[in-house]
Amino acid sequence: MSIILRQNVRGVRAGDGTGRQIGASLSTGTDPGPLSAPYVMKSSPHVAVVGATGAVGIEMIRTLERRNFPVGKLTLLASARSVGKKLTFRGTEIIVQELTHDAFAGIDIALFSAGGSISRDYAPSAVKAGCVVVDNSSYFRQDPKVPLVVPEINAADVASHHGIIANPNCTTAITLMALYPLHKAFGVKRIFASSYQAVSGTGAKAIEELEKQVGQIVRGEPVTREVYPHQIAFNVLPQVDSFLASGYTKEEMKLENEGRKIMHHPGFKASVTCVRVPVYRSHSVAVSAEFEKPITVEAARTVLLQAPGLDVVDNPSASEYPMPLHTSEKDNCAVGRIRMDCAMDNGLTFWICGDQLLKGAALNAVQIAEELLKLK
Ligand code: NAP
Ligand code: 2RA
Repeated sequence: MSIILRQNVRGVRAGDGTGRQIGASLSTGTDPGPLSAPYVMKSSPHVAVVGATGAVGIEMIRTLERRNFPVGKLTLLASARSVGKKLTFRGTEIIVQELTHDAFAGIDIALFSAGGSISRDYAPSAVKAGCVVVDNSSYFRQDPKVPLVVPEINAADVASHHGIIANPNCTTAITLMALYPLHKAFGVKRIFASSYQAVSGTGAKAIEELEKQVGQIVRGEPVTREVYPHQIAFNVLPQVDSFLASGYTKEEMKLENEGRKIMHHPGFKASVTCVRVPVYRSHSVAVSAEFEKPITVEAARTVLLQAPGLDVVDNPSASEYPMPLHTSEKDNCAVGRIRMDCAMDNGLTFWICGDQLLKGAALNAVQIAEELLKLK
C-alpha cells in the first residue's frame, strides 16, 4: 500500500514518524538534507499546475492527460487575471484559481511554470505545505540542493531532492537528448552551437505577436511590437534573454552550466549563439561537438539510434532531416545532418529539433513527476 509522507502547515512531515522538517532551507536557510527513505508518493497524487493558463501550463495539463498520469485531483493556479477561467482535463472543466501562499494545502505535486520570480516567491510555500515542486523556471537550477533532471539522462538524481526538482532550459534539454548518448560513448569535451528558437519559447504573448505582425505585414500596415526588441515576423533576432558582461546572453550560458550539472560533467564547455526565429513551435540547434575518443558517423549513428526519446532522421539525399514543423507536438526530439566536423579532430556536427513546450518543458516535467512516483 502506498503512503504519502506529508508536511503539515507548520512544516513537520507527518506520517513518517520522524517529525523531520523538509523545505525549511528554502525559506530559512536550514538544510534538512535529502528526504529520507522511505519517501513514497501517493499513487494518485493531487497535482497543481502553477501558470496553468500559459503556453507551458496548457501543455502540462494536456501531457498529464495524454500520458495517463494518475492524477487524483487537479488544481489549476494562475494570476488574479485568470481567476474563473475554465480549462478542460479528462473531459471535465476545471476553474482556474488564484495563486496564493495558502493554495498548496493538500497538494502533493506542484508543476510550476509561471516565471522565476513566482517560483522564488511561492515554491518555498508549496514545499512547506508538503508538496514536491517540479519547477520550470531557471530560478533553482543551479542550487546545489536542487536536482536538475532530464529523466533519460539523470533520472536517479530525482531521489536526492529536498522538495524542489528543476526542469532544465529548453534548448539545453533538447541538445542533450543527442549530446549525452554521444558523450557516454565518446566523451564530449566542448561544443559550438547555434540555436533557432521558436517564439512560443517566450510564452503566449509572443505567439500572438508573431501572428499579429504577419497579418500587419500582409495587409501593408505598420508593424507594432510589445514582446521583442525588434520585429520578429520575417526576421531573426540574435538575442534570447538578456546580455551578460561577457557578451553572451543568459540563455547561451545555460547550455554549459546546466549541461555540466545534468551530465555530471564539470569540464564540459559550450560556446553558444541563441537566435529567435519566426517559427511558432519547436527549437532547433546546430551543434559541432569535439570528443575525447575518435568518432565516426557510423558509430555515432549506432549510438543515436539507441537513444531514448530521440529519432534519427538523416537522409540528406532525399532532403530528409529534422525540422521544427515535424517535431512540433511530438514527444521525441529528432537528430539529423550527422557528419564529421571538418574543423576539429574527433569532431561531429549534427542538427537537432525538439518541441520546447514538450521535451523542453511540460513533457520533461511530467516525466520527472513519473519518476517521483517510482521512489521507494
Ligand atoms: P506564459 O505563456 O507567459 O505563461 C505564464 C503563466 O504564468 C500564465 O499562466 C500566467 O497567468 C502565470 N503568471 C504570470 N504572473 C503570475 C502571477 N503573478 N501569479 C500567478 N501566475 C502568474 O509563459 P510560458 O512560456 O508558459 O513560461 C512559463 C515558465 O516556463 C517560465 O519560467 C519560462 O521560462 C519557463 N519555460 C518556458 C518554456 C517555453 O517553451 N515557453 C520552456 C521551458 C521553460 P495569467 O494567464 O493569469 O497571466
Ligand atoms: C526561450 N528558453 O525559448 C526559453 C524558453 N523558456 O526563450
